[in-house]
Amino acid sequence: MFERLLIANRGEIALRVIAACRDLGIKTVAIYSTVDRDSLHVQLADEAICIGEAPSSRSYLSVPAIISAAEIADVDSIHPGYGFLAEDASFAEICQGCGIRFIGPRPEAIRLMGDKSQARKAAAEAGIPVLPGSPEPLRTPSEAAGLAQSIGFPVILKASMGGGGRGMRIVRDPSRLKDSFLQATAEAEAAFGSGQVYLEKFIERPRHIEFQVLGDEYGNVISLGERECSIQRRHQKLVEEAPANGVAAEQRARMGETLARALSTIGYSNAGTVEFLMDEDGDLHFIELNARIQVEHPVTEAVCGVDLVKSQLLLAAGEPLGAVVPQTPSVSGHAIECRVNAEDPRTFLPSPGLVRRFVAPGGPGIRVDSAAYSGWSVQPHYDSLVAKIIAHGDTRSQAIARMRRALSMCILDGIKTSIPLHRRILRTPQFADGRYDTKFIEEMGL
Ligand code: MV4
Repeated sequence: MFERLLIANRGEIALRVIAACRDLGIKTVAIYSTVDRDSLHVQLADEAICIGEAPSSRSYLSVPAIISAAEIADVDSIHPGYGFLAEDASFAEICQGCGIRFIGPRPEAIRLMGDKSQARKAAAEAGIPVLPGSPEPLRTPSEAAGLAQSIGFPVILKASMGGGGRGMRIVRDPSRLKDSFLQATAEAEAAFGSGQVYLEKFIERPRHIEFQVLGDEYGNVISLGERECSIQRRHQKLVEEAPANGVAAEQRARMGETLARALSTIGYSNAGTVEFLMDEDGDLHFIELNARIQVEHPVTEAVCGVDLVKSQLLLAAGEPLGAVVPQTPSVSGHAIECRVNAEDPRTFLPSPGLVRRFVAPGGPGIRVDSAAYSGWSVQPHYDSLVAKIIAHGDTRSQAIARMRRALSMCILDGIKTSIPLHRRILRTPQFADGRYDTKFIEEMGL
């Protein structure tokens, strides 16, 4: 097992990694930027090293600064958390080259999944259902037009190096296809340094459903069921739950088997999230694979009873899956996560600043993952997540009741937060009935 691990991240996920390391007896090294001196991850890690100035490019994204810190602290492993360098294949390779274990999939797997067109092709070849679309990046406007014609409109053009909603263009009218292709190519070139785009059938009102997977270094892969993340705005998730509304045990088991087989073939290891769109018939279609631990992992931990970050560490250390997760977990009960952001709940504009008072809710079935405390300041340089409230219950309605209780017992003064928005979401009949899709926030006008 690892002895010393550097956490290449900040905020709640840095604390989450410290917790897993404490459980395993691993010493932790925090890194921080000059504005994060008073952060909890700095106070709670065994050691801490300042690596640069506030802008991420000068600190949490600076590979030379992080590798220097890792060498000085003499660590044997690095956990990247989510965001920042979590899906940077070159960073994972550099760690490997320095004899430091990167906690995540192999660099080749990260690189494959970073190219969304290649990922889609690999998924299809391994037997995961994908939408009708282009098997390769499109080469010419006429190739795009021909393919779109055969698939049928509407279609969506996506940048190969985009993802997470960046670099997409819906095309409804055949006469617009060639122009859209040229525009999408130019935009992709400017934004991602690669003009490659591919094409898919467009799903009008998708639900966002994602499966959690874990794999070891020996080709064993399991699925830990799915999460639903359809409550989002501009590709920022607001509420997630597990299990998903409208995924029956049989569909979960079938997709779990498909994913285990497919990802074993691909050679995927460690934690991953396979994103799907669910259409109005309830069918699932692969869109992307995120090669990292995700913000919303606690809802899966709640319903499967598995510590996903501890699992990542054990798997990276070479433990076989059977020793990490003894029997394929069954999904029991229901869990909901609300992301509490420092933002105006009406305009969604960021609201950084001093947290005058923070009292986290607790009680039966509530977990709060946060790096906030009374007197701490939300920095404008980084993302606005302040806390994740996770409610778990035997049933979905019990989880909702517990979440409402937790929101009513959360004190967070000094900044604007999304708590009032969460209260409104949880009061809607659509949410109560689990009848919503990715257009929910937009159409509710919440
Ligand atoms: C789509 C789609 C409809 N059809 N692909 C947005 C995020 C990125 N991961 C994929 N996205 C979409 N891809 C096809 N073929 C609609 C979206 C989409 C969406 C997906 C998940 C959650 C929220 C979304 C909001 C708008 C669009």
